[in-house]
Amino acid sequence: MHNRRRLIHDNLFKIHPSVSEALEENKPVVALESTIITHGMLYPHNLNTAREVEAIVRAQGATPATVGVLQGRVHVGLTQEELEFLSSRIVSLKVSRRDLAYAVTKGLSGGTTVSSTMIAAHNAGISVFVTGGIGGVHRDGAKTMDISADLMELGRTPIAVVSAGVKSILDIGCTLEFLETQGVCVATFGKSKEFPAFFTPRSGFVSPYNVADAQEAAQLIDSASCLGLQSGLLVAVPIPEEYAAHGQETEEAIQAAVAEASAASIRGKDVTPFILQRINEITQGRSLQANIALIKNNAMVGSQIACALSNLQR
Ligand code: PSU
Ligand code: MN
Repeated sequence: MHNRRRLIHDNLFKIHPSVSEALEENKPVVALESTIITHGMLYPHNLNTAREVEAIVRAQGATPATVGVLQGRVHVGLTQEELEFLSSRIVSLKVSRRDLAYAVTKGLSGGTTVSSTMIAAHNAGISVFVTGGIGGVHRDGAKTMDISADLMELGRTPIAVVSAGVKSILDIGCTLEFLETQGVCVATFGKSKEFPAFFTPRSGFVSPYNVADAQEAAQLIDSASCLGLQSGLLVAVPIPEEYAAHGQETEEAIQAAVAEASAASIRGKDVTPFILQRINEITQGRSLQANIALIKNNAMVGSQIACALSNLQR
């Protein structure tokens, strides 16, 4: 890269020392997104969950790298103060791929979605990224063209994304078709033949592939890397059974929230946060508990995958 370009690049991306040191020593690192902090949960649940998730990653022997945009700089790995700042309601920008350049130009702060977190994490050299759920093709997506940029990002950025599948606020069948078109390898973690639907392990859609455990997931990621595919992978981790109990209740709340969003003419990037907030209100917080539980579980699984991968690539 040209010198001036390099200087600007290094100034725009800020890699936390704990993250760069771990990467230099080929130690496992797990990237985490921050739209869930800025737009997915209310204070203080967002801050507490973010801290707990980072602690789980550390307990598994990996280094957490929460990604976020602060005053126009893309941070990979946050200090406690930076995490608190993002959790406070001062920050309101939801930063996807298309918003990155604008946020940087204007010196803004915001939470990164799956797409922009993938970009930043891959840029830093991280191979594994944990989130709750990814975006997808919305119901009626063929008509509204509301298709999350997360899906194109999975097709173009080589990083493994660990999620609990996609919520049934989306058209799960169309989302899986779109991922196939984008050339994304999708594998469900464990034995279930079904692709998971976030709040429930059952979506009614067959998962293209399975990985039995963290070791097998790591081998899959390593193969994609050796092939030089340059596309992402999606590892779908079913929510633990004990938290899936309220599945029917949540499903009804989803139906109601989707109808409300449509009636209130909610559009674009506001659709997902609106629906998530309404589901939580309708279920009186029970969907939030399930949400927190599955993110923690994803963090544990994702960290184990990152550890297995770092052993494999040593
Ligand atoms: N799905 C969830 N919870 C979330 C998101 C999606 O169940 O918090 C967030 C993620 O950050 C995801 C983004 O990348 O919303 C997708 O937004 P959109 O649908 O506007 O692309
Ligand atoms: Mn959208």
